[in-house]
Amino acid sequence: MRDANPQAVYLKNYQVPDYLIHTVDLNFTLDEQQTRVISRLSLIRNPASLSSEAALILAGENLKLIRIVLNDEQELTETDYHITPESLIIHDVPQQRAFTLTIENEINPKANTALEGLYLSNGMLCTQCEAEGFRKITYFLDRPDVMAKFTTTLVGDKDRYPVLLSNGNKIAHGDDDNNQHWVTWEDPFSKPCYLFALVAGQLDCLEGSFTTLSGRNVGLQIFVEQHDIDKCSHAMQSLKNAMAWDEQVYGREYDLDLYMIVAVSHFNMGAMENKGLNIFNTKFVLARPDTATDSDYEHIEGVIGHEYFHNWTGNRITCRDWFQLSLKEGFTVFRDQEFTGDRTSKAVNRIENVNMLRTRQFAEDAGPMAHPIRPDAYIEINNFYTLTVYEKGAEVVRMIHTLLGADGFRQGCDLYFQRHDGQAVTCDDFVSAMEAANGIDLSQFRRWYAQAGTPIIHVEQNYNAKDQTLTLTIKQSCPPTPGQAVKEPFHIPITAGLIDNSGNPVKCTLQGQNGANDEVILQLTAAEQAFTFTGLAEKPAVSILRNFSAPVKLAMERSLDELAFLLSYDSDTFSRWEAGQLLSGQIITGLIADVQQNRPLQLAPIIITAFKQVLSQSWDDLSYCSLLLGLPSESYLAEQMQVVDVEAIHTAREFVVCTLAEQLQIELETLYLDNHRDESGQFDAGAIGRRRIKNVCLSFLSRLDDEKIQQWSEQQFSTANNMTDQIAALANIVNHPHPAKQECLTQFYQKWQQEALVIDKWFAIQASSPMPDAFATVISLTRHPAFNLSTPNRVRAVIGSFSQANPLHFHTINGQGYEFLANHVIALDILNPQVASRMLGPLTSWRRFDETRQHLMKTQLERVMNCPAISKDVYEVASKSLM
Ligand code: B3K
Ligand code: ZN
Repeated sequence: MRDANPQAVYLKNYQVPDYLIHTVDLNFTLDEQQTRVISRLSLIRNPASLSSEAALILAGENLKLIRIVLNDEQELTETDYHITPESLIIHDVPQQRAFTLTIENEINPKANTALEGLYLSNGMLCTQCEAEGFRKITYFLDRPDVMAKFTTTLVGDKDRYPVLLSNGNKIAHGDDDNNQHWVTWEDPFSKPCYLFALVAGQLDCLEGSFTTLSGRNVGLQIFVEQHDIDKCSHAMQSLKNAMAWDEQVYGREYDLDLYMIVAVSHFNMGAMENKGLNIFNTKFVLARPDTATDSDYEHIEGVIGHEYFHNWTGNRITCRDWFQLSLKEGFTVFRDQEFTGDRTSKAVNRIENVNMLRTRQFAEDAGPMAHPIRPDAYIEINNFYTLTVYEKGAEVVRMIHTLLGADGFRQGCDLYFQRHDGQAVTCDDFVSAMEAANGIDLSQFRRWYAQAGTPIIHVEQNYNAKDQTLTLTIKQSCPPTPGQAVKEPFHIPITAGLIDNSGNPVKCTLQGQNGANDEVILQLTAAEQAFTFTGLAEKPAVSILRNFSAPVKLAMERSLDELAFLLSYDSDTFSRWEAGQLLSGQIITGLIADVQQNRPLQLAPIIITAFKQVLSQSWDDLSYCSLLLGLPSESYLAEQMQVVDVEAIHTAREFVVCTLAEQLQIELETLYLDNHRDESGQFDAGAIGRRRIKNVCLSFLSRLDDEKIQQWSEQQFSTANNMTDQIAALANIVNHPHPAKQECLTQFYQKWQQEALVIDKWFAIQASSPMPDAFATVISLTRHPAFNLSTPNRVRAVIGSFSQANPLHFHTINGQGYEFLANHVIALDILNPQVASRMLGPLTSWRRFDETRQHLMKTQLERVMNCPAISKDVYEVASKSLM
């Protein structure tokens, strides 16, 4: 629980550590409630330290100290040290030479509901140390720039803890009396303590192996609870794919003889890259065709890749301090995005990532918690594992990739690895390596690391028939964000191409430059800049911000006809999809105004024609085609409005979906039937695409009050042998009036009650339903015997889905949704501050709504903030959003 006034930590106050730790010998005697930890540290005063004769301050929280011994001989007495709720201060330690400190303490994993440090999940003991969880295990210099070699011995009961794991290689093991056994692990690589891990429990293991580029054999092991062993093969294959990809694309090999992954049911986020011993949320490991959807399969491969890629970008080279988090996260997300793009469809993957960025990260950038990808202050670092640090961070790395080209980027990476292997470094070091390897100056580009907010780009086009030129005048600006009123211009790469009247690409030649290419990268560096294309006998259509070459908002006047043309002809898969989004976005925006002014609604025929055209083409990539048929989401539309009107957005968007379903019923039915086959267990792009398009069609058709379609859904629900089809059918049954709704829900629950991840889907679907009884349903879900606040996945499935994926009911004008969320945040905060703080998110955007809602949301935020025992996690988010 928090101090009276939680203090912020500032980047500008960074100082090198006063002491360094060379080696750590850990010994754990494991017990659910009384785990004994003995830690022997070999320390030295840091020659680079700025302060003279500093006391040794070790971080530690919730620890029961038993004893401290200096240099293996002198037991310290209470006059030698001082304990605060957050630290152990030893006044007098040798300043001129190396010394050892042996600290013995006790911890209670069972009482650890925050799931940070050593905790219990279904009887298994496991750890989560990033960012600052190691201090809940033992007293330590818990900061990433203190890197040490760890040796870890685990002692435990043979029956309760037959499997004993830690980082590195197993170097010894043996039996003790009283049915105890022990294992010693040694990690040959120096690492910060946030990468430490231990796992102990009754686990089954799937074994595999991988031969590296240089011919070394690496053992691969995936550990899960016994009943899950039949759901690990996809994770194993994903790991092998990731290892091969990092060798091919980055020339990076794995460095230990063993790579272990453990799946646990209670986990605050997705997964954790502990050296040689990744710990994963079961959600990103377990998959069987009948329990996991196609997108689950894809996410598993993506997250396995992400954690694996951290071995180089995060572990071998780590962060100097937590302000540099994007150094490892932004870069690693970029790497996992490219991996997934190569493994699936580049076009689809890019669009999905941009969609997420624009709906969620842009909202963060426009809200009270906005921060640069390298923040300059925080109260609780766990609050900064954000979409900004991760996803926008990845976009910043992607822009460097765009500016340097694939080869230049690879050279920059090689230099970065060569310069900094084994070090804890800064974002600036990364950019410097890119500059040095390519002989370019990225000083202006560095503003992306320091300035928050989403830049807005205004583009005006001017065709001059006499000169046969087209001039694009581009202006950039960036709205103020907390603590940053004025922004300097960014260095923005804008990829552009031109298309002639018959839809063919036109060669681009920029005035004053040689050469003609299918596309160019416009380097926008000033607040306003003009770019002139020459040699254009006719006015071309402009395709701009191709592949979403920068994380910006683009404002450019374009007619519906122009957008429809780009939707048909743009050769860039992103821009083509984007043209469709802009087209339907403009139409829905018009309809929102009609709803607000009680005007009758009418759908512009151009969108029907455009959809018809998409439906009538033959597509190689049916997943891409499915995206072309997707309308902007309600949250994306909300992002575009001055004052968010959830009801008008829902009504207008539903009107468009329903009208399209009515007008295109025949085409949608044909496409559904053509692609409805039993291909369970097949996960090639073809089968995935067919399932995807079929379910998009069914979702449109479910809007029609049509018995035949209801039967299709019900039949698909009961005959599907794969989760993609089954859950898509169930969603349609739950989200629209359907006579068999209760029956299907009951059937599904009974069938899957032993599979927690499937039951999460059952909860999530109901919590996000737009049907009128949704709120009452959510209340009853929170009283369901399978609901509990101590399992983060379940909390996210119910509370998260309702507050983040059900805008219509969350924002009901009587405020019941807000009160519901606040109640749960307050209750959850006592158990798990990290998850509580994340759940609070939806209330923080109160300024975006009408006055009534603003008041209701604010009241709940104030209620949360004024709870006397509130954690600093929740306090930081609540207080900043009320400022
Ligand atoms: N590095 C971890 C995140 C740790 C979050 C701590 N609150 C997972 C990842 O990004 O790979
Ligand atoms: Zn990561």
